[in-house]
Parts: sequence; structure tokens; C-alpha cells
Amino acid sequence: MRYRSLLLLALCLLGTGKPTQAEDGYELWLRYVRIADEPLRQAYRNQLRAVHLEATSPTLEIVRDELKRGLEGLLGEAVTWTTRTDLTGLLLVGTPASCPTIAALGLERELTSLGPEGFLIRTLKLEGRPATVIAAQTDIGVLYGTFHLLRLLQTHRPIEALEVQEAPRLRLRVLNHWDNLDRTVERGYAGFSLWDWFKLPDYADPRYRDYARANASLGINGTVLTNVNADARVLLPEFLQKVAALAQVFRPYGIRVYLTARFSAPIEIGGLKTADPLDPDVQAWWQQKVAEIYRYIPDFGGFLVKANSEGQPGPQDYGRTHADGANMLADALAPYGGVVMWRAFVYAPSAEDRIKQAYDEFVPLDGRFRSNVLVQVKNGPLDFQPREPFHPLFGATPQTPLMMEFQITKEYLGFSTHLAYLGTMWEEVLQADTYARGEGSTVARIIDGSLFGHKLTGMAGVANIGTDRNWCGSIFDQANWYAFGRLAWNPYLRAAEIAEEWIRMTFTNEARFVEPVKEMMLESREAVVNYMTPLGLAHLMGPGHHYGPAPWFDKAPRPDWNNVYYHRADTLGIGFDRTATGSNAVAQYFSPLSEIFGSLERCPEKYLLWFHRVPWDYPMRSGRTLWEELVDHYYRGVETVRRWQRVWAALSAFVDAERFEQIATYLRIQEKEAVWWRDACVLYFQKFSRQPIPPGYEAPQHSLEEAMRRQEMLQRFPMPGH
Ligand code: BDP
Repeated sequence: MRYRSLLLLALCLLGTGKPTQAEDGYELWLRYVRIADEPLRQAYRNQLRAVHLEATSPTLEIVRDELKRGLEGLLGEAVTWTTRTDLTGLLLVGTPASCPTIAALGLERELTSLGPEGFLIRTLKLEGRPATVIAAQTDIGVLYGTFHLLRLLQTHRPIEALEVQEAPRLRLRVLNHWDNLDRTVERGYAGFSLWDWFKLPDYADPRYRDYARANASLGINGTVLTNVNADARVLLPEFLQKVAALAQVFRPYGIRVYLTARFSAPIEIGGLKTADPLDPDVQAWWQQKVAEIYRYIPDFGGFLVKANSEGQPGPQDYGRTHADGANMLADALAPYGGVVMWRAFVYAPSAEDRIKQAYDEFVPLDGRFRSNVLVQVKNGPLDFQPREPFHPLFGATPQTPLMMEFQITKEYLGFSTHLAYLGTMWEEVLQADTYARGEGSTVARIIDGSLFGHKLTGMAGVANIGTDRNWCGSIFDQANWYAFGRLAWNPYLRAAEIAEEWIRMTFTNEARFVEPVKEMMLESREAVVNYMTPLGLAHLMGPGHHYGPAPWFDKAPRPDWNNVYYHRADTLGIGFDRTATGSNAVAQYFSPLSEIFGSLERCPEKYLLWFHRVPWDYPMRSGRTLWEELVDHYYRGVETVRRWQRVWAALSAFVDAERFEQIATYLRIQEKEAVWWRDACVLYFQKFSRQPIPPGYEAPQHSLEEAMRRQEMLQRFPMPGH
């Protein structure tokens, strides 16, 4: 036995160049593995021979620790710290306040223009010798700059002539945790909530620091700790103490905490009879509550509110508007600099097309919100589906700053086992042209404030983070946290560029690995769209938990929670008529989009069935009929996943066994479930199209009954996130 393990060890040590050290994903993209490319490592080493940094604050201590960890890991040698400034290859780090040498560089004007979170990294001559400087106006800027430099090293970029100037394009870069006080996570697929309320405030889990560090590495500067389906009790002093303890850990990382405010809190925990926002007692209650919160957390960020949506209380319960509700909270927060993020995800059971309701509700309120209110809008008008056109509110409220809400957790895209890189989906939305002020009025320009001149700007991401050792439930889901953070910093970045950075940092810089994996990631969201909801279909998932297919579902208590409401398939055709002959949702878009989306011929096929009801034999651009095209998309989705399995199988030499095996297994799960989706949808829609699956496609692996039974089984068991 002993001999066998020795032999195994020897074999491992002799090695094949394959990484043998098992990795569980905890280190995320901050692994700092020694650079194997010797000339490159030497070059970096020569440019970064010694570090000059005075750690005069908790944040600068974090900078020092990160540099130590990063440089020692990547360069494989101890960092030389120095107080001298006349050495060749010096890395000079700090602010004009922390470092007299930086103060003497005359960078103030430049640093001021980069703002409180911006930084510069520059190669320059110091006392005649080449040096690199990371400088910022604030310590947080220095921290961001440090992570930037380390990213350059991690991704093997040249650093000998740096001229980097960076500042975030958005002010609020915020994770939304849908975490409940009992530590369950709504729509969470990575274990339980990180916030161990029971042990707080006395015990601060070291993981809180690691969480803050990972966020800071991306520039995320806020976290909403609690679920939008809110529990008023988090506003009780017992909980505020716990929130304060978290805020204290996050503060030196530049992260503020926010809470969700349950609109009926004055009744539930305040003993009032009403929560009417125009009632003076209610207003006074919130003012006192906010004052109390700021006593615990002096830099508290503000409230996120879901009101009058899916059963949540809100101002409309008292005949008031969303603006009345938001403004009452905004007034209470204003003296302390806090903000209200008021969600636009509202819809009621009504005869009106669900996707039109938020626009109808909020456009008339434009101009009626206080200046510290942002309206937080999901990327699409329905609900985080694999594909939706952008939300028509973007561009329609010039006087109201709109904050983007993306869902990082993959509620509708296969939870944590399906590979779906969301960078491409978010890029599609951010780059979409709304035409609000003519051509070039992209969604990115609306949320960054440049189109309508707003200073208060932001992006929120519904977090996919939990207690799982790998944080996100899978390695590839870490890429979505990463991509969110990068896009919140700069919504103009490209999904491909972000994916490449992430792969290099998370796995390896080997082109033979980076290229094929990047390709997989970039096509992954489209593959999921193909096997779940192609051609503009939406909302076909299992009811309640939202896993797996159920296009047949029609048993909900309200029509707009039924899947048949969305696809409307019958023997004549399929799709939702949202043109002038139907719900006319197309009219919520600016011209020429309203005409393009409204025209059967001009509508992009990816949105076809979203906007149109189309006969089964409608000729598509490919020359196929609609039915044939639909079948083709479902099969294509499955084939893509099968191809990835082959691609991944050939990459084992580049990845440690633990991560390699987990990904391989998840791809098998994804294939199995893609087939399930395909069979369920193709066979179900075939009942209406009454046409065969065209020749050349494999036979379905399930009967429709089997596919339905599988969904029924899921309905009988507890499911994650639900
Ligand atoms: C839906 C989720 C639900 C959320 C809701 C929301 O299924 O759990 O509460 O969005 O965003 O997609 O409020």
C-alpha cells in the first residue's frame, strides 16, 4: 500500500507538465500561480525589483498584502520592500497624501480628473531610473490600481511602457444578494448565504474578507445584503449590529452595504397602523429608522426596494405612486448621502401584456423622483430570460437615472451546472441602440449617464455567490461574477476580452487552452437559447423552481404565470403578437425600432416569436419553414454542448484534475438536460405544427410523456433556490 502511494507520488512529481495540485476554485481569478515562462518572469522581475509603499491606512495595508501575495506568487520570490526611491525597477505605490515622492510627481490635476476611485499606472523615470507608479487620489483608487497591475501580470501583458488611466464609468457597482435571514438564498445555487447572521456580530467569518477582496479586484463597491422579497426584521437593532459588523469588514475594500427595505416595515416592526408614504407618522418612522441605521453604519449606502410586485407591499396599497414611495425613503436618506434603488420590476395580474406594464407605470413618473433615487430596471421587460430584447424603459425616462439590473445567478439558464457565460448577453443589451436621441443612443450610454446628463449611475447584479467552496456553484459561473464586475466598471468592455482575461487568470495563459475555451464561453449563451427558447420564445421553464422544460404548463392561478401565455402555440402558428394588431408592445420602442420590431419581415429572427405570431410554414431567411427552423435550433443547441465535451476532453493537460473533472461532469449534465429540453419542446410544439421532425436529425431520446414526467418529478422534490 505504502509502496503504491509512493510510486504514485513519484509519478506525479516526475510529471507530464500537467498541473497536479488539486484546486477547488476557492481562489477564483486571484490564484497568482508562479509564471512558468521564464524570460517573461525575469522581465517582470527586473521591472519590479522593489516596492515603495507606506501603508498608512487599513486600505493601504490591504494593498501591501495583495502586492506581497500577488508578486510573490507570480514571480516566485520574496518582495523587496524599500524606503528608497533611487533604485532601478522600483514600484511606487500610493496617493499624494501617503507618499511624498508621489506628491512630488505633480500628478494632482490628473488624479483629480480621474475621480475618487480612478487611478493611473505609469512607467516613468525616478531620479533618472526607470520605475513604475500606481497612483490615485484615494487609497481605494490605489487598491483598484494594484489589482489592475496584478491582472496585467496574471494575463502576461507587457508592463515596460505603461500608460494606464482608469476611472469607473458607473458610480454604483453593486451586488444584489437575494439572501434571506435564515441563510437560504432565493434563486441561489451555490449553497447557503455567506452571511452567518447567527454568529454575527461577534464572529466575523474570514470569508467575508475574501469576498470583499474578490469584489474589490473588480471594482464592485456596494453590496445589498438582503433579498428583494424583504424581511423587515433586518431593520431591527439586533440585526443592524450584525450589518454593522459586515460593513466594518467591507469598508477598507471600498464596499458599502445596502439593505432591502420592506415597505410595510412601519407596521410590522414599528407598530404603526399604516405604511402610507404620505402619512407624517410613517415618514417620521422612516426618518428615525434611517438615523438609527447611520448610527450603526456611518457610510450606509441606502435602500433597494421591490414594491407592489409579486405580492410585495408598496405605496399603491395606499393609492400612492411609486414616486411617492421612493421619495419618502429618499428624503429620509438624503441628509446622510444615501440613495434609493427603486425597482421597476412591477406587474400585476391584469389583462395588459405583462411586458408592457413597467413602462406604462414608470414613464408617466419621469421627473417626479428625488435626485437620490435611481430606478433599477432589469435588462429585459419580462424576467431575466435567456434572451429578451432590451427593456423599453431604457431611453424613455430622460429625467430619471436608470440603473441596470442583471441576474448573475442563472435562474433561467440552467442553474450552476450549465455552462452559460453571460458576458455576451450583457454586451448584447449594453450595446443595443435605443434610438432615444437618434442613432448611437445605446443602453450603455443611458446607464452611464452620458446620454441624458446624469451623475448618479449604477449597475446591479443579482449575485450567484454562496457558501460552496468554489463560491458560485461551478467554476464557469465564477466568470459571470467576474464579467459583471468588469462591465459595471466599464460597460463598454467586450465580452470576448473579459472572457479571455478570466480564462488566463483562472486557468492558464496557454493559447492552446485559452482559444478553445474562449470559443466555448462565447457561444455558450446562444447554445442555451437554442435548446431552451430559440427565435424569441420565452418563459418555457418548469414552474416555481424554474428548472427544465415545461412549455405545456397552464395550471397557474394567473394567466401571466402560465407558459402557454407566452408561446401561444396552436395549429395555426406560434408566438405573441405584440404588433399593432396585438398588444402593441412594439410601440414602447423608439423609431425605427418600433417599425423594425413591428414588421414581420424586418424583425430580427432572434426576436421573431417575441413580437410576432407566425404560421408554422412561414419561410425563414435560411429557406426553412418556421417549424424546420425551430427544430434546427433545438438540435443545434444540443450539438454545441456535445462538441464542447469533445473540446474539453482534449484539454486535461492544462487543468488540475479536480476542476477538470467537475467541468467534464457538468458538461455531461448539460448535455443530458439540453436533450431533455430539446425533446420536450420539439415534441410538444409538434402537437401543434403537426409536422415531422425533418430528415437528418436524430430521433428524440424521450417521448413527450417521459419529458413531462421528469418535470413532474422535480415538482415533487425540494429544489435549490426555491
Ligand atoms: C423572478 C424570480 C423571483 C424574484 C423576482 C424579482 O423568480 O424569485 O423575486 O424575479 O426579481 O425572476 O423580484
